[in-house]
Amino acid sequence: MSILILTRVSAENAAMWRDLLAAALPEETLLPVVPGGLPEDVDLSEVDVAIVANPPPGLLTACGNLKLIQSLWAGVDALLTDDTLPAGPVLARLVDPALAAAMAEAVATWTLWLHRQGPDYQASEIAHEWRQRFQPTAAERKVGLLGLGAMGRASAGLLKQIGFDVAGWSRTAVKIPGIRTFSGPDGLDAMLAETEILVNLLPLTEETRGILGAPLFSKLPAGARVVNFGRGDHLVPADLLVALERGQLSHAVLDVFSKEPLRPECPYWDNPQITVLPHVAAATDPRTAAREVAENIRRFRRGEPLVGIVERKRGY
Ligand code: NDP
Ligand code: OXD
Repeated sequence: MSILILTRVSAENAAMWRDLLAAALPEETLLPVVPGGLPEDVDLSEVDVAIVANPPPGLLTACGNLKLIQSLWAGVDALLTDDTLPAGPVLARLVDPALAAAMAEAVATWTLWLHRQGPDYQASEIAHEWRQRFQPTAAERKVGLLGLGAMGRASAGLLKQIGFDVAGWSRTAVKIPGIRTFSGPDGLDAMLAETEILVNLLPLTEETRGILGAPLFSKLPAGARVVNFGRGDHLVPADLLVALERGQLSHAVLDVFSKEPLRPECPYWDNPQITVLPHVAAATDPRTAAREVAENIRRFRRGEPLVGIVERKRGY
Protein backbone atom coordinates (compact mmCIF):
# COMPACT_ATOMS: atom_id res chain seq x y z
CA MET A 1 0.00 0.00 0.00
CA SER A 2 1.14 3.59 -0.42
CA ILE A 3 0.72 7.04 1.11
CA LEU A 4 -0.51 10.11 -0.74
CA ILE A 5 0.42 13.61 0.42
CA LEU A 6 -2.17 16.10 -0.80
CA THR A 7 -1.60 19.79 -0.19
CA ARG A 8 -1.80 23.18 -1.83
CA VAL A 9 1.48 24.52 -0.41
CA SER A 10 4.33 25.60 -2.69
CA ALA A 11 6.40 22.99 -4.50
CA GLU A 12 9.36 23.75 -2.22
CA ASN A 13 7.25 23.35 0.90
CA ALA A 14 5.67 20.17 -0.40
CA ALA A 15 9.10 18.69 -1.11
CA MET A 16 10.21 19.54 2.42
CA TRP A 17 7.15 17.76 3.88
CA ARG A 18 7.77 14.74 1.71
CA ASP A 19 11.43 14.53 2.74
CA LEU A 20 10.58 14.83 6.44
CA LEU A 21 7.78 12.27 6.21
CA ALA A 22 9.94 9.90 4.14
CA ALA A 23 12.67 10.12 6.79
CA ALA A 24 10.16 9.50 9.58
CA LEU A 25 8.49 6.60 7.71
CA PRO A 26 11.34 4.73 6.00
CA GLU A 27 9.24 1.57 5.82
CA GLU A 28 6.46 3.24 3.78
CA THR A 29 6.00 4.07 0.08
CA LEU A 30 5.28 7.78 -0.30
CA LEU A 31 3.96 8.91 -3.67
CA PRO A 32 5.51 11.99 -5.31
CA VAL A 33 3.85 15.25 -4.17
CA VAL A 34 2.20 17.48 -6.75
CA PRO A 35 1.07 20.72 -5.04
CA GLY A 36 -2.66 21.18 -5.64
CA GLY A 37 -3.00 17.94 -7.59
CA LEU A 38 -2.53 14.19 -7.80
CA PRO A 39 0.66 12.46 -9.00
CA GLU A 40 0.41 10.99 -12.49
CA ASP A 41 1.27 7.46 -13.57
CA VAL A 42 0.68 5.96 -10.12
CA ASP A 43 -1.88 3.40 -8.99
CA LEU A 44 -4.19 5.38 -6.67
CA SER A 45 -6.05 2.20 -5.72
CA GLU A 46 -2.90 1.32 -3.76
CA VAL A 47 -3.30 4.44 -1.56
CA ASP A 48 -4.70 3.60 1.86
CA VAL A 49 -3.41 6.65 3.78
CA ALA A 50 -3.69 10.30 2.72
CA ILE A 51 -1.80 13.01 4.58
CA VAL A 52 -3.58 16.28 3.82
CA ALA A 53 -3.19 20.01 4.37
CA ASN A 54 -5.85 22.18 2.79
CA PRO A 55 -6.39 19.63 -0.03
CA PRO A 56 -8.27 20.71 -3.17
CA PRO A 57 -11.86 19.38 -2.84
CA GLY A 58 -12.75 16.26 -4.80
CA LEU A 59 -9.32 14.76 -5.37
CA LEU A 60 -9.44 12.21 -2.55
CA THR A 61 -12.36 10.46 -4.24
CA ALA A 62 -9.79 9.12 -6.73
CA CYS A 63 -8.39 6.90 -3.95
CA GLY A 64 -10.95 4.10 -3.72
CA ASN A 65 -9.18 2.15 -0.96
CA LEU A 66 -8.47 4.97 1.44
CA LYS A 67 -8.59 3.93 5.12
CA LEU A 68 -7.03 6.90 6.91
CA ILE A 69 -7.03 10.64 6.24
CA GLN A 70 -4.43 12.33 8.46
CA SER A 71 -4.66 16.12 8.63
CA LEU A 72 -1.56 18.28 9.02
CA TRP A 73 -3.82 20.89 10.60
CA ALA A 74 -5.18 20.79 14.14
CA GLY A 75 -8.52 22.26 13.04
CA VAL A 76 -10.42 20.16 10.50
CA ASP A 77 -13.39 22.50 9.94
CA ALA A 78 -12.42 23.23 6.33
CA LEU A 79 -11.98 19.53 5.56
CA LEU A 80 -15.40 18.72 7.01
CA THR A 81 -17.16 21.31 4.88
CA ASP A 82 -15.93 19.47 1.77
CA ASP A 83 -18.96 17.41 0.66
CA THR A 84 -16.71 15.20 -1.45
CA LEU A 85 -14.56 14.10 1.51
CA PRO A 86 -14.77 10.26 1.48
CA ALA A 87 -17.02 9.15 4.35
CA GLY A 88 -15.43 5.77 5.03
CA PRO A 89 -11.85 6.49 6.13
CA VAL A 90 -10.91 7.35 9.68
CA LEU A 91 -10.13 11.07 9.94
CA ALA A 92 -7.39 12.19 12.32
CA ARG A 93 -6.35 15.76 13.08
CA LEU A 94 -2.85 16.89 14.02
CA VAL A 95 -2.09 16.56 17.71
CA ASP A 96 1.44 17.80 18.33
CA PRO A 97 2.65 18.81 21.79
CA ALA A 98 5.03 21.30 20.12
CA LEU A 99 2.05 22.98 18.43
CA ALA A 100 0.20 23.15 21.75
CA ALA A 101 3.31 24.63 23.39
CA ALA A 102 3.50 27.27 20.64
CA MET A 103 -0.15 28.11 21.18
CA ALA A 104 0.37 28.37 24.92
CA GLU A 105 3.23 30.80 24.28
CA ALA A 106 1.00 32.94 22.03
CA VAL A 107 -1.85 32.89 24.55
CA ALA A 108 0.54 33.90 27.33
CA THR A 109 2.09 36.66 25.20
CA TRP A 110 -1.15 38.36 24.25
CA THR A 111 -2.82 37.79 27.61
CA LEU A 112 0.18 39.43 29.30
CA TRP A 113 0.10 42.31 26.81
CA LEU A 114 -3.58 42.93 27.54
CA HIS A 115 -3.08 42.43 31.29
CA ARG A 116 -0.21 44.96 31.29
CA GLN A 117 -2.49 47.42 29.46
CA GLY A 118 -0.59 47.31 26.18
CA PRO A 119 -3.36 49.02 24.14
CA ASP A 120 -3.55 51.92 26.64
CA TYR A 121 0.22 52.48 26.74
CA GLN A 122 0.34 52.26 22.94
CA ALA A 123 -2.31 55.02 22.77
CA SER A 124 -0.34 57.11 25.29
CA GLU A 125 2.80 56.71 23.25
CA ILE A 126 1.05 57.87 20.09
CA ALA A 127 -0.26 60.91 22.03
CA HIS A 128 3.21 61.56 23.60
CA GLU A 129 1.46 61.26 26.96
CA TRP A 130 3.44 60.23 30.08
CA ARG A 131 0.73 58.49 32.11
CA GLN A 132 1.14 55.73 34.67
CA ARG A 133 -1.85 53.48 35.27
CA PHE A 134 -2.69 51.29 38.24
CA GLN A 135 -1.49 47.75 37.50
CA PRO A 136 -3.35 44.77 39.03
CA THR A 137 -1.31 41.62 39.70
CA ALA A 138 -1.65 38.54 37.51
CA ALA A 139 -3.37 36.76 40.40
CA GLU A 140 -6.02 39.47 40.37
CA ARG A 141 -6.65 39.04 36.64
CA LYS A 142 -9.32 36.55 35.61
CA VAL A 143 -8.64 34.83 32.30
CA GLY A 144 -11.24 32.54 30.70
CA LEU A 145 -10.48 29.99 28.00
CA LEU A 146 -13.11 28.72 25.57
CA GLY A 147 -11.97 25.16 24.85
CA LEU A 148 -9.90 22.87 27.02
CA GLY A 149 -8.51 20.51 24.41
CA ALA A 150 -4.88 20.17 23.32
CA MET A 151 -4.54 23.96 22.84
CA GLY A 152 -6.66 24.98 25.82
CA ARG A 153 -4.98 22.74 28.37
CA ALA A 154 -1.45 23.74 27.38
CA SER A 155 -2.46 27.41 27.48
CA ALA A 156 -4.24 27.06 30.83
CA GLY A 157 -1.13 25.45 32.30
CA LEU A 158 1.20 28.24 31.19
CA LEU A 159 -1.19 31.01 32.27
CA LYS A 160 -1.46 29.35 35.67
CA GLN A 161 2.33 29.14 35.92
CA ILE A 162 2.53 32.89 35.25
CA GLY A 163 0.09 33.39 38.10
CA PHE A 164 -3.22 34.29 36.42
CA ASP A 165 -6.57 33.29 37.85
CA VAL A 166 -7.52 30.83 35.10
CA ALA A 167 -10.88 29.33 34.16
CA GLY A 168 -11.79 27.15 31.21
CA TRP A 169 -14.91 25.93 29.44
CA SER A 170 -15.45 22.69 27.55
CA ARG A 171 -18.36 20.62 26.22
CA THR A 172 -17.89 17.80 28.72
CA ALA A 173 -17.07 18.46 32.36
CA VAL A 174 -13.38 18.01 33.25
CA LYS A 175 -11.20 18.57 36.29
CA ILE A 176 -7.80 20.23 35.83
CA PRO A 177 -5.76 20.96 38.95
CA GLY A 178 -5.50 24.69 39.61
CA ILE A 179 -7.97 25.68 36.88
CA ARG A 180 -11.61 26.52 37.52
CA THR A 181 -13.51 24.48 34.94
CA PHE A 182 -16.99 24.98 33.51
CA SER A 183 -19.11 23.11 30.97
CA GLY A 184 -22.40 23.43 29.16
CA PRO A 185 -24.44 26.62 28.57
CA ASP A 186 -24.90 27.47 32.28
CA GLY A 187 -21.21 26.90 32.86
CA LEU A 188 -20.38 29.29 30.05
CA ASP A 189 -22.50 32.07 31.53
CA ALA A 190 -20.90 31.57 34.95
CA MET A 191 -17.40 31.76 33.49
CA LEU A 192 -18.13 34.77 31.29
CA ALA A 193 -19.55 36.76 34.22
CA GLU A 194 -16.11 36.90 35.80
CA THR A 195 -13.80 36.86 32.76
CA GLU A 196 -11.68 39.95 32.06
CA ILE A 197 -9.65 38.40 29.25
CA LEU A 198 -11.41 35.78 27.13
CA VAL A 199 -9.34 33.54 24.84
CA ASN A 200 -11.10 31.45 22.20
CA LEU A 201 -9.49 28.07 21.48
CA LEU A 202 -12.57 26.21 20.28
CA PRO A 203 -12.84 24.20 17.08
CA LEU A 204 -15.26 25.61 14.51
CA THR A 205 -18.41 23.46 14.51
CA GLU A 206 -22.11 24.05 13.93
CA GLU A 207 -22.42 24.63 17.70
CA THR A 208 -19.55 27.08 18.03
CA ARG A 209 -19.95 29.11 14.81
CA GLY A 210 -20.71 32.73 15.74
CA ILE A 211 -20.17 32.12 19.46
CA LEU A 212 -18.18 35.36 19.74
CA GLY A 213 -21.23 37.55 19.18
CA ALA A 214 -23.44 40.05 20.97
CA PRO A 215 -25.11 37.56 23.40
CA LEU A 216 -21.71 36.34 24.64
CA PHE A 217 -20.16 39.83 24.78
CA SER A 218 -23.09 41.08 26.87
CA LYS A 219 -22.32 38.47 29.54
CA LEU A 220 -18.72 39.66 30.02
CA PRO A 221 -17.87 42.43 32.49
CA ALA A 222 -17.78 45.85 30.77
CA GLY A 223 -14.40 46.57 29.19
CA ALA A 224 -13.41 42.90 28.81
CA ARG A 225 -10.83 41.91 26.18
CA VAL A 226 -11.23 39.10 23.67
CA VAL A 227 -8.56 37.04 21.93
CA ASN A 228 -9.65 34.90 18.97
CA PHE A 229 -7.15 32.17 18.16
CA GLY A 230 -9.81 29.65 17.04
CA ARG A 231 -11.35 30.36 13.65
CA GLY A 232 -12.64 33.51 11.94
CA ASP A 233 -16.21 32.21 11.77
CA HIS A 234 -16.39 32.00 15.54
CA LEU A 235 -16.69 35.78 15.47
CA VAL A 236 -19.62 37.94 14.36
CA PRO A 237 -17.71 40.98 13.02
CA ALA A 238 -20.58 43.50 13.26
CA ASP A 239 -21.22 42.49 16.89
CA LEU A 240 -17.55 42.93 17.72
CA LEU A 241 -17.44 46.45 16.29
CA VAL A 242 -20.58 47.46 18.22
CA ALA A 243 -19.28 45.93 21.48
CA LEU A 244 -15.97 47.81 21.10
CA GLU A 245 -17.71 51.08 20.27
CA ARG A 246 -20.00 50.79 23.30
CA GLY A 247 -17.19 49.86 25.68
CA GLN A 248 -18.65 46.40 26.36
CA LEU A 249 -15.28 45.23 25.07
CA SER A 250 -12.13 47.34 25.25
CA HIS A 251 -9.85 45.43 22.88
CA ALA A 252 -9.75 42.41 20.58
CA VAL A 253 -6.73 40.45 19.38
CA LEU A 254 -7.66 38.57 16.19
CA ASP A 255 -5.43 35.95 14.60
CA VAL A 256 -7.98 34.17 12.41
CA PHE A 257 -10.50 35.49 9.88
CA SER A 258 -13.36 34.13 7.80
CA LYS A 259 -11.36 34.90 4.69
CA GLU A 260 -7.58 34.78 4.88
CA PRO A 261 -5.47 36.70 4.06
CA LEU A 262 -7.46 39.58 5.55
CA ARG A 263 -8.19 42.06 2.75
CA PRO A 264 -6.17 45.32 2.93
CA GLU A 265 -9.33 47.47 3.04
CA CYS A 266 -10.74 45.69 6.11
CA PRO A 267 -11.51 48.31 8.81
CA TYR A 268 -9.88 46.11 11.48
CA TRP A 269 -6.40 47.23 10.39
CA ASP A 270 -6.96 50.86 11.34
CA ASN A 271 -9.06 50.26 14.45
CA PRO A 272 -6.90 51.00 17.52
CA GLN A 273 -9.13 48.65 19.55
CA ILE A 274 -8.24 45.71 17.32
CA THR A 275 -4.91 43.96 16.95
CA VAL A 276 -4.61 41.95 13.75
CA LEU A 277 -2.29 38.94 13.51
CA PRO A 278 -1.81 36.93 10.29
CA HIS A 279 -2.83 33.45 11.58
CA VAL A 280 0.40 32.91 13.47
CA ALA A 281 -0.74 31.95 16.97
CA ALA A 282 0.61 28.44 16.48
CA ALA A 283 2.11 27.44 13.16
CA THR A 284 2.65 23.79 12.38
CA ASP A 285 6.34 22.98 12.63
CA PRO A 286 6.96 20.36 9.93
CA ARG A 287 9.88 18.89 11.93
CA THR A 288 7.76 17.92 14.93
CA ALA A 289 4.48 17.43 13.05
CA ALA A 290 6.07 14.90 10.65
CA ARG A 291 7.18 12.82 13.67
CA GLU A 292 3.70 12.88 15.25
CA VAL A 293 2.01 12.03 11.96
CA ALA A 294 4.47 9.19 11.32
CA GLU A 295 3.76 7.79 14.77
CA ASN A 296 0.01 7.89 14.10
CA ILE A 297 0.50 6.05 10.82
CA ARG A 298 2.59 3.40 12.58
CA ARG A 299 -0.22 3.03 15.12
CA PHE A 300 -2.66 2.64 12.24
CA ARG A 301 -0.51 -0.10 10.67
CA ARG A 302 -0.33 -1.92 14.00
CA GLY A 303 -4.08 -1.63 14.51
CA GLU A 304 -3.62 0.49 17.62
CA PRO A 305 -5.86 3.40 18.70
CA LEU A 306 -4.98 6.62 16.85
CA VAL A 307 -4.35 10.03 18.34
CA GLY A 308 -6.71 12.86 17.36
CA ILE A 309 -9.56 10.89 15.81
CA VAL A 310 -12.22 13.30 14.59
CA GLU A 311 -15.85 12.53 15.32
CA ARG A 312 -17.25 13.80 12.06
CA LYS A 313 -20.81 14.31 13.37
CA ARG A 314 -19.54 16.34 16.32
CA GLY A 315 -17.36 18.40 13.96
CA TYR A 316 -14.04 18.06 15.78
P1 NDP B 1 -9.38 19.81 20.66
O1 NDP B 1 -10.32 19.00 19.85
O2 NDP B 1 -8.26 19.13 21.37
O3 NDP B 1 -10.18 20.62 21.79
C1 NDP B 1 -11.39 21.24 21.54
C2 NDP B 1 -11.95 21.78 22.85
O4 NDP B 1 -13.13 22.54 22.57
C3 NDP B 1 -12.39 20.65 23.81
O5 NDP B 1 -12.14 21.03 25.13
C4 NDP B 1 -13.89 20.57 23.54
O6 NDP B 1 -14.65 20.08 24.62
C5 NDP B 1 -14.19 22.04 23.34
N1 NDP B 1 -15.47 22.19 22.63
C6 NDP B 1 -15.79 21.79 21.38
N2 NDP B 1 -17.07 22.10 21.11
C7 NDP B 1 -17.56 22.70 22.21
C8 NDP B 1 -18.83 23.23 22.56
N3 NDP B 1 -19.87 23.19 21.72
N4 NDP B 1 -18.99 23.76 23.79
C9 NDP B 1 -17.95 23.78 24.66
N5 NDP B 1 -16.72 23.29 24.40
C10 NDP B 1 -16.54 22.76 23.19
O7 NDP B 1 -8.82 20.95 19.69
P2 NDP B 1 -7.42 21.73 19.81
O8 NDP B 1 -7.31 22.25 21.19
O9 NDP B 1 -6.31 20.92 19.26
O10 NDP B 1 -7.66 22.91 18.76
C11 NDP B 1 -8.72 23.83 18.93
C12 NDP B 1 -8.78 24.77 17.74
O11 NDP B 1 -7.70 25.69 17.77
C13 NDP B 1 -8.64 24.11 16.37
O12 NDP B 1 -9.84 23.48 15.96
C14 NDP B 1 -8.28 25.30 15.49
O13 NDP B 1 -9.47 25.90 15.04
C15 NDP B 1 -7.58 26.24 16.47
N6 NDP B 1 -6.15 26.38 16.15
C16 NDP B 1 -5.70 27.62 15.78
C17 NDP B 1 -4.37 27.82 15.49
C18 NDP B 1 -3.87 29.19 15.17
O14 NDP B 1 -2.71 29.34 14.81
N7 NDP B 1 -4.68 30.22 15.30
C19 NDP B 1 -3.40 26.71 15.52
C20 NDP B 1 -3.97 25.46 15.93
C21 NDP B 1 -5.30 25.31 16.23
P3 NDP B 1 -14.52 18.53 25.09
O15 NDP B 1 -13.21 18.48 25.81
O16 NDP B 1 -15.66 18.33 25.98
O17 NDP B 1 -14.53 17.71 23.83
C1 OXD C 1 -4.48 24.62 12.55
C2 OXD C 1 -4.17 26.03 12.34
O1 OXD C 1 -5.65 24.28 12.69
O2 OXD C 1 -3.01 26.36 11.98
O3 OXD C 1 -3.55 23.77 12.58
O4 OXD C 1 -5.03 26.90 12.53
